[in-house]
Amino acid sequence: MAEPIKVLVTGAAGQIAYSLLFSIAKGDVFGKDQPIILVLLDIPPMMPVLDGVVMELQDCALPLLTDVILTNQEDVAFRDLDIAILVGSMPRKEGMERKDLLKANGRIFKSQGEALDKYAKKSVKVLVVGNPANTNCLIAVKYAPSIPKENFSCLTRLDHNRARSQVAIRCHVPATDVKNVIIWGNHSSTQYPDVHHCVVNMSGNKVACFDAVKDEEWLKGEFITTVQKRGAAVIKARKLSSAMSAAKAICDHLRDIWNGTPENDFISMGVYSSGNPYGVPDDLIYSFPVKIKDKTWKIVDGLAINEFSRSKMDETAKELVEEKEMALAFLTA
Ligand code: NAX
Repeated sequence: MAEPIKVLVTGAAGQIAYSLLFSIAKGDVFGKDQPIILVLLDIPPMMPVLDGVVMELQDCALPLLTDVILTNQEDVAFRDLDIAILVGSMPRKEGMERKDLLKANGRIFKSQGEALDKYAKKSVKVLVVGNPANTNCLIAVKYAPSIPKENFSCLTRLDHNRARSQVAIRCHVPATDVKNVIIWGNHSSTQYPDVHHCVVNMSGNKVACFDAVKDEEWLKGEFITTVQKRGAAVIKARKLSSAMSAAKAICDHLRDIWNGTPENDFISMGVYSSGNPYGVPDDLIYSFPVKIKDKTWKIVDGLAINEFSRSKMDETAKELVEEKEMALAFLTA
């Protein structure tokens, strides 16, 4: 048996964590031979709830779960981590602006960035889920200067999966037969779900998405807005933000970081922009198409970008620049 890895989940008493913890603890993400120490962080008022979550994890009688550490202290939570999944934050409620979230969450991610810097392993892989995920991730990067920027990413895999499924439903194929959709930019309604490089497996033949769907107007209109506004649609229906699908996306994201992506496939994740091939401004956490090998991501190079895509990629970059400036202003005020 391998040495256990230490995996932190923040916001561990929340609804995403409730869907996530079982999958991680039973080996769906890091493998069936990888023992795990789960570290669960939440705020003091949530400790009784977290007690219940720990009881349930114990009651699952899982062979890989070596230990569970429950805490409301960052110096305990962030110590010697291999993986940090930063879910805890204030979730977006119906009608709430992302800008309201920036202020509330900036402080949390500054403090957690500092804790990562001070206590975690320098090899720690950090996934930010709590919204606004891209900017929160950028703040954590900035306050953890001793950890390589490449170790940080934010979740846009849920948007990626949503885009895949919308195309799959339209083509009457399983979602796994739809590959290489791209989410560019921010995990917000300015994100650009791009299917210009997407391929659909139609009865064994690889068909370009536009030829498979045969409805350019839909792909350039309603498809994009459906994916962009899916989070809001789920909130409207459930009165709660996405949880089951978010937990599944977190598992997909981390499994790919741990094991790599298949040879000809790429996936979307928010990563640090620095001299990227698509002219996206530096010093943002922007969602790109990436391939992963040896636990290291690389932006997929050489994809043709038409004018339609360019303007949408720029629009979402502009929003991220504004969010960054606002968040940094709040933090330095
Ligand atoms: P919940 O409100 O159910 O849970 C959040 C938990 O975080 C609560 O238990 C709260 O006490 C805890 N928390 C708050 N501040 C904390 C801190 N400083 N340290 C540790 N824990 C803290 O929200 P949930 O539905 O689980 O959503 C969590 C976050 O994920 C939200 O910000 C939400 O907007 C975001 N999402 C991000 C997605 C993405 O694709 N990037 C999709 C799903 C989701 O909307």
